[in-house]
Amino acid sequence: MAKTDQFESPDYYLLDELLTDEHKLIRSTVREWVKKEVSPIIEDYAQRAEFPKHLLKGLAEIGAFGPTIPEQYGGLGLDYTAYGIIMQEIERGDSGIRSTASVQGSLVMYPIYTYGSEEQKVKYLPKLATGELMGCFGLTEPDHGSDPGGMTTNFKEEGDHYLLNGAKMWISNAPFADIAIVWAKNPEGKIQGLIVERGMEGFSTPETHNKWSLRASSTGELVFDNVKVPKENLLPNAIGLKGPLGCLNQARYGIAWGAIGAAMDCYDTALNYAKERKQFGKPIAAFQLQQKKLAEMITEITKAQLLVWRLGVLKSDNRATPAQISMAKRNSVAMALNVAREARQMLGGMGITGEYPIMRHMMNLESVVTYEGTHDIHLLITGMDITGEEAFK
Ligand code: TGC
Ligand code: FAD
Repeated sequence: MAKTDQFESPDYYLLDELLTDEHKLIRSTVREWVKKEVSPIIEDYAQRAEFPKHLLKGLAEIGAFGPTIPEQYGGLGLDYTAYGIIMQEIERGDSGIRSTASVQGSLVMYPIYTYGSEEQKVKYLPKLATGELMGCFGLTEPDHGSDPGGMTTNFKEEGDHYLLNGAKMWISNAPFADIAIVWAKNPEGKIQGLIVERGMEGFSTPETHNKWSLRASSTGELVFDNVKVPKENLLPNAIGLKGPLGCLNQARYGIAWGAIGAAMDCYDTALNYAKERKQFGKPIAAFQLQQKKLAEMITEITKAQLLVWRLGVLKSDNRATPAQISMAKRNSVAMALNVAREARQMLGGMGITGEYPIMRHMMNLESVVTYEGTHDIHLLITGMDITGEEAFK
């Protein structure tokens, strides 16, 4: 029988005092939605490796799709702290559900808003905000993951349209998306973005199976076999790799907050379990080794909370650098993985079951530490930023 979600977020350094009333209202709205709609069903969907598609309407209603996009295009015009809080609360439920929101807002709506024509903005953004249209983001290819600049997907002009060929791999939401933002090389070898719509001849989205991670998220390929893309579907204002990398700044920022949500859920679960579970005649919370784990978890969660709070202020002020975002993404996800691993041990055998959310978070975080730039790639971005020397190539 599904347990009631009693989650309470830790606030060891009274960080709530740094939030506005609007931030706190948004947080309680999203948290209540997650408790009511996500927690009761998510384990079952993850076990069956199925995306709970019925959640899309609710995600749109709580403002998870493009909350920073201006209201005239269907967004909420919120600041980046609010966006971070929304991602934290959703990922507290499940990283896969946060993935869907990240992709829709940061990787589909953001590029259309930032690089699109006025006609493209008016045509797509309001429908993406309500979830009437869902999108995905195709950058990674079978032979080009960390090195997207080496992509081979390409397009060329042919009469009144472009002809698109190639393939993308590991694409979140691909199997059900109505549109795909596809990054491909023009005949001069420069990367540009195209809006590809489901139903275009030669475009298919086979689903990726057998994942042990993000099981409640739908992942697939994008295959382009001489797809005719209308000329008006080219994003006019993005040329070069900095186009897609600019979108990643948005999504990585959301993950920096989101992963803290997963860590908080693991900590909260382990703390409550330790107070109730008795061995050798007393609660395991009374043993020094268990206290060490809990004390280190809350210390690391608190440090990460401070980092993303400051990053949110900088980002709302348009002063956050890509390297600062990389540092926060890397730190939050590594922290969350460590918290999940320690928390799982604290639950003993129960920790490996679906009775508790920890193992699911832990497995999900193995994707989160890989996508949007791996742990090591973000370290190299920090290394390059502080030394001026790039060590990628
Ligand atoms: P490099 O020569 O360094 O840069 C090329 C151009 O891009 C500019 N640039 C950026 N611009 C904006 N934001 C950033 N973060 C930027 N980073 C670099 C750069 O200034 C340059 O501009 P210009 O004007 O000189 O042309 O590029 P490189 O080929 O050496 O690669 C650098 C590297 C390794 C850091 C980069 O390619 C990288 O970040 N690799 C990781 C790939 C990645 O993160 N893929 C993510 C795919 S999407 C995804 O995973 C979605 S998961 C969604 C979910 O389910 O939640
Ligand atoms: P590789 O690039 O082959 O890396 C393998 C290993 O080599 C890693 O440990 C890496 O850190 C290391 N490495 C690579 N280069 C260097 C170097 N220069 N120096 C040191 N070490 C290096 N992509 C999208 O475009 N859209 C999506 O929606 C999307 N969703 C995803 C969903 C899931 C569940 C997953 C798992 C991935 C998703 N991705 C998506 C792809 C993701 O961004 C890539 O997996 C990621 O960028 C890493 O690429 P790769 O898997 O090809 O690994």
